[in-house]
Amino acid sequence: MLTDLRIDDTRLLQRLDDLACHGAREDGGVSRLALTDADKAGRDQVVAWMRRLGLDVTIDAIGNIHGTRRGRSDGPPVMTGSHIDTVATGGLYDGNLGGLAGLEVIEVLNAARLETTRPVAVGFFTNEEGARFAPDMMGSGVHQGSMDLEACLAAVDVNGATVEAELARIGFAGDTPCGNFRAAAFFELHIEQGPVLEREGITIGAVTGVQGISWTELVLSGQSNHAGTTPMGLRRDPMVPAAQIAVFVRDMSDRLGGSQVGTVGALTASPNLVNVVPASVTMTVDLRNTDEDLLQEAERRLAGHLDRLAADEGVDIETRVLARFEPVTFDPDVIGLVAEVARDLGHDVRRLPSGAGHDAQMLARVCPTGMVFVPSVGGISHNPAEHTDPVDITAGADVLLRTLVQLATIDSEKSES
Ligand code: HGY
Ligand code: MN
Ligand code: MN
Repeated sequence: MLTDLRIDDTRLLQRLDDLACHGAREDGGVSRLALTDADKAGRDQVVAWMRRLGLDVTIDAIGNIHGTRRGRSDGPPVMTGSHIDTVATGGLYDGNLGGLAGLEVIEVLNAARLETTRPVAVGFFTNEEGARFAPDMMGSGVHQGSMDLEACLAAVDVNGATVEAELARIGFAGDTPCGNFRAAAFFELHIEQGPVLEREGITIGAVTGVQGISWTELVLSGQSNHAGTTPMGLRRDPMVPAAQIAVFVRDMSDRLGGSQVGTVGALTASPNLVNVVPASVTMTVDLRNTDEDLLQEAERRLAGHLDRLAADEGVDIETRVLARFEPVTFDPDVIGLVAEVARDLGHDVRRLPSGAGHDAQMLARVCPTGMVFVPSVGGISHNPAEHTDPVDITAGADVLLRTLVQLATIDSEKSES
């Protein structure tokens, strides 16, 4: 009976631990930046697992890994997946849980010798985080056609390495063209990375959509000078407006309220020396909102503030858009299916938007898409302390299993179930 299928939690938790060895940090977290040696080791690991599960494995031109389990029909597959690249101070679950739970679903179907109507595919998308190469959601963006392959291959990291060169170096410059992989539906399991589910004591989140994301790099240029001999009134010090921008982003977000958030996450002075007034400061601003109009308002307010600051402080401020995604709403039927399956499995469920970006927000442009969240302990993520309780991991993976099976089997089979 389809409804009797359950994941093997020990096997899934073991895979999570095994994958975490690739890029393991001494504090228990994971550093697996996109296309680094650690990412290569993780990629090799998931490909080996895919082959052992009998999947047809393809690597596309931006390095996305797809494993497909055949179905009775050879039409578009029902797809799940996520990413295994992490931020430099990542945890075990962001992205990794979604891909490995997808492999666990395959293993359950194999053990049950269940032939689905539609193929079932698991995808591991390149550079979801955008922490080394901007923009984020790069692999899934190229995969569904909203990002240009050549432009993404030319993206460079802080050391000038390109995505193209790094894909070749780690052996994941695939020959499968991008954009040909059309899923019938896409469904991603992910940790919430926020405080809502834990605070309300709820196990499953039926995700309604993903908020808009606006990443901008600012380069503030002034005049480098001696810290001791330069009178304060004669300085063109870019660090002062940089600090004011960080405070402005926080205050503006508080004033806009609602779901508006704003972060200055990266800031580097040059030459970054104790006794030198900086020549320049490079920093980033991450603005997000579930409402596109309000996100544009936040961008306008920031731009106006930068103009005023540049004039007042006598510095030059150059801006460069690193990433820009409008808010996305998931498929109501898939959201409803998640909630229904979660309740059938005896779990509390609530609907909520995602504050974090996900590959699902790219796939939502081309096929019915949904996500299921499980709680993050303390709402912590992008932090080595990231944790989700095994009982919640199991619950989320069972919801994934049941949802994928329902999406991959035709009505007559469902009635037998
Ligand atoms: O930044 C994000 O929300 C995602 O983790 N890339
Ligand atoms: Mn993620
Ligand atoms: Mn992340």
